[in-house]
Amino acid sequence: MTKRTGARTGGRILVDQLKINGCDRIFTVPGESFLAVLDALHDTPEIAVTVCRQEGGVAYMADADGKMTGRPGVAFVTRGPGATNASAGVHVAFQDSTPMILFIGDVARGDRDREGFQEIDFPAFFAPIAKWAARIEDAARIPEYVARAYRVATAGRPGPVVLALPEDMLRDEVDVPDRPAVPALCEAPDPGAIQALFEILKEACAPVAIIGGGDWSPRAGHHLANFAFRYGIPLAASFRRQDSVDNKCGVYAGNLGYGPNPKLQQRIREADVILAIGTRLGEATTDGYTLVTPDHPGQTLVHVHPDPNELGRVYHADLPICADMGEFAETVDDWIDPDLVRFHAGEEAHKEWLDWSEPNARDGVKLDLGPCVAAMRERLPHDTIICNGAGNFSGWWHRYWRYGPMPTQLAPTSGTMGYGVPASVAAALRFGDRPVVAVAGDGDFMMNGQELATAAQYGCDLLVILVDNGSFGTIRMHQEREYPERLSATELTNPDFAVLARAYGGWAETVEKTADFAPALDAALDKKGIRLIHCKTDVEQISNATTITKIRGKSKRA
Ligand SMILES: Cc1ncc(C[n+]2csc(CCOP(=O)(O)OP(=O)(O)O)c2C)c(N)n1
Repeated sequence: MTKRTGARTGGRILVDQLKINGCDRIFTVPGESFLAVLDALHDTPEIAVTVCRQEGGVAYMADADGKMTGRPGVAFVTRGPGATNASAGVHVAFQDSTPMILFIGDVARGDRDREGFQEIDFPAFFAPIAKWAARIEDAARIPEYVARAYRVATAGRPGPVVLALPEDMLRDEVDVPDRPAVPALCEAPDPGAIQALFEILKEACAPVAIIGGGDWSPRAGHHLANFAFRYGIPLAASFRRQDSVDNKCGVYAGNLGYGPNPKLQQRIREADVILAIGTRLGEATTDGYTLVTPDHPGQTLVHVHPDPNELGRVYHADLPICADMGEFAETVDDWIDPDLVRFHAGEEAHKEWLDWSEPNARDGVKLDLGPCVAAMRERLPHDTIICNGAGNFSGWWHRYWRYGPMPTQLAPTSGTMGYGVPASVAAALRFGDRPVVAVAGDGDFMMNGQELATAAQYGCDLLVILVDNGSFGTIRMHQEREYPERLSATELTNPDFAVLARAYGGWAETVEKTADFAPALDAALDKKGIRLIHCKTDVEQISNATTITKIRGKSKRA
């Protein structure tokens, strides 16, 4: 049922539609282009307004919120400068399949196409990195556009929607009925396809499941873990999707992406059946489309995805199944087949992962991050939310941290630096009762670290582990391999990060030796608010498996 409410401004209609759709928080840097929206928010206590310091942070926080809730994260930014700053976060949401809606204040309709102040053709600009990008021309159609935005952002493969809002349209007053909330659609799998899946499994000798994508929930993870454990099927997580199922599941086999367990890779190469569940089998997960090849000769591929457009797009699927993760997982959990004999490989793969994820202290390394992650494991609960951006530093947590049921990992599969701190602010706002940790490199932190001011403004409790090797280390690693001993554009002169954190009102300590990390962590966990442990590491320790010397040794060309 739709309801008329009398004449309202476009800004008021928009905010009412968001409220109706259950939006309880927006992220923004304000602009004069959407004052009517800010004014409507003034009288809307149901929607918390998080004022950020840069639009990259706005969009990353909205993405993180979408990842945590499964509902679109909502962001508001201003014309050209705000929208282009936010575009990095739209790209994250696109590659990460996160539901998100970005609203952009736009020039007045009568001034369009004069290249007015900060004007950009936003639908054209965002078209390649958004699921849908449009402009609302008529305040009377706001309910229609917002309803479609919620549907598009969440249906099939979730993703970002961008809506431009001409400022005069937001000030117009019209009498238009609200639309009811857009319900989540649930695509259940075809029972015939599930029967076929069980027939394939009955014929299989060595099946492996690869799980990932953006459609997971605690419910989906719970049921899928039950199903996989019941039949002993090893579960590998795709790149940065390690919380899709609780890692305590007795058949969890570790993660793919950068630096995976070679035994897991071998297991996947030798598998006769691959169950790709929710994942697109992207470049990082498949090691450049080689671990599982698009035509996978000798392997049967069952591909389960919520979006029919992803089935057969890159990978040939012997059995394509279109279904939401929650529906699929619950169906296969309920589908008991007494003729399907349990595989032993699941427990074997889990044991291999437990060994692989156990850090050993390395000789001659002054500050060794493996034991630091082990110290975190001993002290922090299983529901801790770990957030990171991009850089080799993240590899220690990907390998040694054991993730609980989602949401416990906020990390961009798009490999975007600067994501971790804003994501941790969003996590602390959404789950104030849980420990939240942002893991950042020195290069990574400096991209959006100013959002610590947002954390301070809203009294967020979060811990930053800042890994400072004075370098854009990942690029240095590639450089040493391709052009050994010819450093170019990868060295960094950094501020004193502990002093910087204190300037934001936080507590901080600098650590230079492994033995000093655990006491610093204890001190940090004893406090509230912003805490930062500044870990000074040696760039020579370029990843958890490699040193620069080793890389140079390998890359001699002569
Ligand atoms: C926004 C963005 N810019 C550039 C890159 C390319 N890039 C990937 S990792 C990296 C260096 C990261 O440095 P740091 O955060 O210090 O971590 P480290 O690799 O040293 O552990 C760069 C520049 C990127 N992924 N994202």
